[in-house]
Amino acid sequence: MEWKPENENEVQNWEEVVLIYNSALKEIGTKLEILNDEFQHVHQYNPIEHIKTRIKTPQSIVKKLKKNGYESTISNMVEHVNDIAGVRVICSFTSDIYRIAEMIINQSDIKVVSVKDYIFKPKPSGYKSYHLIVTVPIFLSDRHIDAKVEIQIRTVAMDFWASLEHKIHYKFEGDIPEHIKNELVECANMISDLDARMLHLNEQVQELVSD
Ligand code: 0O2
Repeated sequence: MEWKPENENEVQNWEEVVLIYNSALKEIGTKLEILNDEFQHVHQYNPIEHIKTRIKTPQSIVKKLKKNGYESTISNMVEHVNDIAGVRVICSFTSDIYRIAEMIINQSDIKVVSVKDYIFKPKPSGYKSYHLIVTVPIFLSDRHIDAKVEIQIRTVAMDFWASLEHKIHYKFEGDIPEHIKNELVECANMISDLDARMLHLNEQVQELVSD
């Protein structure tokens, strides 16, 4: 599914959209890096393993708009697609996820649009992750714009599962055979057990070290 801008004006508008969302990714990326550095300074520990950012391709934006019954216009993209700018934050432990989410939510220039806790309530596929849609102000030469960013926060293990499941989903064009689906759910449960054990192990180590 391809999006073809109809005129020069639309091309310019799309370029402006990309400029704004790229700026939003920089803003959120910097905020996360500062929080991670501060955490290292105060607690001698980094809650964030790594951060990935991406701008959704025009093709997947158009696909999402079509799925939700909207025409492919720039204003529909900005209004109805919440994840044009996406940040994925990968942490070691489940407890870090909530800590990071809280630190982001509490920043005075951030507005929370929605929260989806797929850790508390995983998707039927087995998918687990914490999703936040926020707006961050972008200051341009003559105005400011509140740009939407989707922040997905998950553990390394949850990320391992999600990236394999995403590839499998793509290979079968969304029609995954039942036995593979069941195995994916089983693996997701194993990953939850592993995350819980790793967290418990880390807590035990912290207690021993602080004695
Ligand atoms: P991509 O290619 O990652 O960008 P909304 O975004 O709120 O308007 P939606 O799609 O219902 O509507 O939101 P949801 O369910 O919170 O999912 C948003 C994103 O989470 C998806 O984006 C995926 O990145 C991820 N996700 C959700 N469910 C699954 C799942 O079952 N498996 C995997 N691997 N990832 C999932 P996109 O746009 O679908 O794809």
